[in-house]
Amino acid sequence: LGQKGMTIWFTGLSGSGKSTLAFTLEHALLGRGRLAYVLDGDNIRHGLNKNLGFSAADREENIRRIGEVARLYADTGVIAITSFISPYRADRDRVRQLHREVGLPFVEVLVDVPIAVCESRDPKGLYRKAREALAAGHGLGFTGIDDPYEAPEAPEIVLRNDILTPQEATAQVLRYLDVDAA
Ligand code: GGZ
Repeated sequence: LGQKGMTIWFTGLSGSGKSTLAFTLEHALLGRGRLAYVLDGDNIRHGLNKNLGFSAADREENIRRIGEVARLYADTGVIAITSFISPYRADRDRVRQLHREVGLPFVEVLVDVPIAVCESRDPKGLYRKAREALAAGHGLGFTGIDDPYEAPEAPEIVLRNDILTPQEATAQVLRYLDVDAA
């Protein structure tokens, strides 16, 4: 692994557990002496991207900016870890290309959880709201309900996060990175 910066890009549905995994991974990397930093809704959508919503154009711009920021982090030697739905394949592929251009690794991690499981977890009640709005005839454009999610075709890593514990899922990423997963 050395001290090379890179971007580890989690993608998946709301409620799939991306953020928990991102922070578990950050903790594990910091514990192994690597500088790692999570970009997520709390530090990006509330700041840099607070003028963006959830239309297709805004999601695209959200991911474009996050991709640029992640590349800057990676360029300094940090392991940037991003936790966004990032529903569009083309947007993620552009971020991949951005990293390829400067020779920085881009590790796409699909957090693969059936939507029925995400919906049954529904920690913030967002799926229920999305279903209610849809039934009332004014859909919210919620990912997986009435807005698309395009799963990656060739992600570096797939995590069946409904079956794995966060520790097991994190160990799978660390093994990929060739870091001591113990
Ligand atoms: C999907 C939405 C929406 C809509 C608000 N669709 O579970 P959460 O709450 O914490 O995660 C979701 C988060 C998604 O923001 P991202 O920046 O990751 O999305 S994207 O990559 O598509 O730009 C959810 C909440 O914001 N949320 N409205 N319509 N998720």
